[in-house]
Amino acid sequence: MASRTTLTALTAACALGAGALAAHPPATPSPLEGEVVVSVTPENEHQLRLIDRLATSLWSERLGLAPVEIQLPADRLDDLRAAGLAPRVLIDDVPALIERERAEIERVRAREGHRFSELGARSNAAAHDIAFWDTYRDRLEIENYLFGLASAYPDLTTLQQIGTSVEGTPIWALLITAPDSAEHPRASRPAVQWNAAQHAREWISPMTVLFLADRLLAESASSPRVAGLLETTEFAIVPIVNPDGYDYTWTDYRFWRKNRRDNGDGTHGVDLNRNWSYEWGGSGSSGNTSSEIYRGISPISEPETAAVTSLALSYGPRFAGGIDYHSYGRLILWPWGYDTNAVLPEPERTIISTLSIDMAGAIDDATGEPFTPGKATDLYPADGTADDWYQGATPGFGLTIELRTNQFDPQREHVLPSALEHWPAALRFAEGVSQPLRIEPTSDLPVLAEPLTPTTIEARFLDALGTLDGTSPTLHALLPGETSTQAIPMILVAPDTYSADITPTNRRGRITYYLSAQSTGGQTVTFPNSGHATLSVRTQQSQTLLDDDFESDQGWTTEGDATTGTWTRGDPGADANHPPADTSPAGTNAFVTGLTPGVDVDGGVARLVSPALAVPARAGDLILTADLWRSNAPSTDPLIVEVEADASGEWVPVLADFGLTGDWRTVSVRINDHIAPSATFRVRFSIDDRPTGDIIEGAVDEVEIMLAPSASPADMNGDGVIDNGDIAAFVVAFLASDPSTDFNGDGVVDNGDIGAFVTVFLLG
Ligand code: 0X9
Ligand code: ZN
Repeated sequence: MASRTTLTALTAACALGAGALAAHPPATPSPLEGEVVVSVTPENEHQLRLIDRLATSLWSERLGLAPVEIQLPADRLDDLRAAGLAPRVLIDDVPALIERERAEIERVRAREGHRFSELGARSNAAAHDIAFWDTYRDRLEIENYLFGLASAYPDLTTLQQIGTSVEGTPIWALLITAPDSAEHPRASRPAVQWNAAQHAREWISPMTVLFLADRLLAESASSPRVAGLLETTEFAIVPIVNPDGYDYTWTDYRFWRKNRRDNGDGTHGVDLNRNWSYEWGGSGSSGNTSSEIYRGISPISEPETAAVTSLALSYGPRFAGGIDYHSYGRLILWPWGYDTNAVLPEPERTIISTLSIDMAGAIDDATGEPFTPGKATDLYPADGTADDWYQGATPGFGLTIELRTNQFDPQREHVLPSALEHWPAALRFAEGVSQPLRIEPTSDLPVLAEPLTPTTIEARFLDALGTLDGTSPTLHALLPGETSTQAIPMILVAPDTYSADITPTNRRGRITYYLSAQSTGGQTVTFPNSGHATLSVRTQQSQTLLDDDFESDQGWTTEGDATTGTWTRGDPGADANHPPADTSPAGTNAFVTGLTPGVDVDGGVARLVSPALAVPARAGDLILTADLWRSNAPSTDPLIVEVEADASGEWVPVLADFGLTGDWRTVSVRINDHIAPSATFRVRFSIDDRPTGDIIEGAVDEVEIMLAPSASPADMNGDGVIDNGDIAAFVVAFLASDPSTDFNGDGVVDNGDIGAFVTVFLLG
């Protein structure tokens, strides 16, 4: 049974002194029958003592003459009232709450056909299935998904059992990095570790951290930022540090915190986040085995802490930092956490505090969820914790993140937004602890440029481990037909923000570019970290495969299992839940969901599917541009854009918009970064009413699919056009036996190349 927390034990053991920030307590609520959770505000010692006596568990982080959340039997409420207190009921029936949560999870599982928990799903679980984040998942489901990721990306992942728990359960890490390369040898890449579920009951943490693994892999080819990071950094991801405790929260007791060590005295569990070996055994932990913050018999006495610390130490000097994910409280906590008066030396303090503030900014940009950065002791001092260990026992940095919300057990609707908002913050962390500087574009990188028209590239240049030389930001661009890269100095346009333009010529082919900057110490950082970003150019040779303003029927079809609100072509202004107008200058129609007033997408997914388009193989860049609108309802139901290479039925997401803007926005995607389109290429737009019952609507207009052909080898004079000038240039080079005229690729320049050149020339 859960232990009863006493006032003295609590204040002494947790030393919950001047905690300024809110977070859930290390105290475990009991799921006893007839228990309620209330908020009360004691105003004197007598009331305080009564509360301490009646509470079976304390939910807020400390007890004092201030509002406090406690769990107690419902029939003791009158005792509180008799003492002049006015308890406000927060949860009227704790077991019923837990039961509702489970029933809800079972409903989602049944609706999905139990596909994430099927035995044997481990090897073929679908990677990047956003439905996984519809609810909380048990260990089997999380491991199935993790193993599915590993088998989908054998070149980028290593699935490693890093240890075995107290009860003999394997502890898994997924290591993610690009294959070894001469330019960036794997053995010297900085390593970053992300852990979750040290505390068993903090269910949102493994869901959030698993998403980070999913995104690193999903964007490994299509995002220059992620691709560059994978070539220069190794990620070690441990979604469930405490598998026994996690299982126990699903089978026995929802609010179990510790591991499942048999302490030999009738009690179970060591608080793993008091068992790490840096500053182990202070006043922010307990030597009492029944305590929720019991530190264990010695530092790293537990196999779970041994597993995650050996993983980090295995990286030696290249270990750059770790984040330990917890819930709840919306906090980003930096060391030191063991003592209020212990302060990190400079420059570490500025580096990690600035980075934490920047990470909170990324979370805010993603979903608007307010995270507070602060020193860990602002919450309360705790020793033998992961954050301090990373900071003190490795060459890297450490953070604790307390995820959303401000409630003990957030509803499952928080799972996906939590995952989404921590992805950009986690990337910033990885860059910030491993690089002298951090470069981050201020918006999505453009994929398409118009000839002779400047395209602006803007990015923030921030101090990380070093300090920016403000004169150094440079844009490097290589234009088609040119052999040397232009270095364009970037100009300061706002604090930390620099900008430069690329002006394409009308030569067909891709522009490649990257950004660079130097620290005052002379180290260079580039964005992307490795490789380059690509800009396709619309030239005279570009071909429009589809240009649809939806004013007439061009063969789009609708599909899906939504019961109401499917896509219809019409004037969006006909229903107040839609944008007031379409986006076509000469027209009134768009494709919209639920065109009938008062109807939205319900009960499933509504899809709008394009006619099949014939795309010549490897002909160049296929660019999709569309105006998209997603209702600003408070919902995580996404608008998803997917593409299909051929008639295989395999749809690959290229964009998922969970934003709550309620405004039209124009998006451009380079399709061939995601798939190799063929003769039956299709695109589809889906509004997915995830099982939330929320109001969700979408609209699409001005869809254009354009092919920007690659530079032709027949463009001998490099003017972007295939014409007689190229024949003359070929002849001159051929007579000089120039190797560029070896068109049949047999290694010699001879008459056979003339026929081969003519063939390529005629193809254009
Ligand atoms: O107490 C903890 O271990 C963490 N909070 S939780 O509610 N998830 O249990 C906070 C640890 C913060 N780190 C330090 N104070 N060192
Ligand atoms: Zn925790």
